[in-house]
Amino acid sequence: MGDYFMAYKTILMDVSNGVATLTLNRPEKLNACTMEMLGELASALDEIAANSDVRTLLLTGAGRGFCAGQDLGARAPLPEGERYDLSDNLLNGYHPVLERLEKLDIPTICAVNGVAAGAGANIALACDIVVASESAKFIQVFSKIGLVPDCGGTYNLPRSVGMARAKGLTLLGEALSASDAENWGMIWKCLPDDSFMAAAVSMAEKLATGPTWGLTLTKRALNASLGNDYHTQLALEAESQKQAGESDDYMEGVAAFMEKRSPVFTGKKTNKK
Ligand code: LHQ
Repeated sequence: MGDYFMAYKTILMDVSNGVATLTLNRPEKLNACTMEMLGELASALDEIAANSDVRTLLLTGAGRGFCAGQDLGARAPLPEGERYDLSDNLLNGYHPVLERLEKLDIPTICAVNGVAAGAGANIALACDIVVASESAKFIQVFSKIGLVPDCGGTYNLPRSVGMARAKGLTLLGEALSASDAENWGMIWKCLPDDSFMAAAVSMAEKLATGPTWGLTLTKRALNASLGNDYHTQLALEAESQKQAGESDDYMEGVAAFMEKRSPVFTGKKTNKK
């Protein structure tokens, strides 16, 4: 256990070495999401955003699965003919989590330790870097139960794997292995089961000693590029570089290079103390 440990019922949170680790913790249900879990995730992300000691987020799951998506048993049956409004789950449960993930000004890593299905797959793909254990699989399972991909799946998939594969994955609902996910460019890396978690933690700890502000500007620019034309993006790069160049970490990076030593980055935004 690290420096802090905050008590939630459905997730675990630990902060150590500049890394906040959030672990989805309903292993008996393959960490399927309930509204309680989503609310706790949103609160935990608020805590992380407010904690300047945290310089990387690592999201993973307890047990043999990462997340099986929406908990299909969490709702009471309705009287004949009535239906639930599923947009309510998205707008009030999933979207607050996804929006916080997107706004979080530190690198986010998802360590997919096992099956990631439905919303679970797309929450993983909403992180900046996704690594998966070789036995993990990604399933756009929505079509199996008559639903459409949500949690950003229809946004991210065509952009990461292309339209043909996005349509195949979502319309057929077949499982994609972690190694195929890597080969398709859907995730960063598929790693051996036995060394996977140690590698993910080591990557997170390395990022947590990086020039956090520069890394944040980088991920913001890449995210923005998906909706920008070339000239707008060049302008954004110039503005981002201006901001990165004002940081102590830029001065330190150059000094360390000239002095042939490893840099010691603070991760702070500007040179103002
Ligand atoms: C589960 C679940 C689960 C409850 C496994 N719920 N218990 C958003 C907005 C609003 C509403 C609707 O949805 C959404 C987004 C979505 O995410 S829709 C998609 C919902 N998810 C699914 O349809 C996936 C359902 N699960 C599966 O297909 C399989 O469990 C997978 C392929 C994930 C894993 O298969 P196995 O490795 O064979 O495991 P299993 O099926 O034996 O599951 C283990 C246990 O976990 C089992 O419980 P039990 O008490 O029988 O041991 C499952 O019932 C439970 N579980 N997923 N989503």
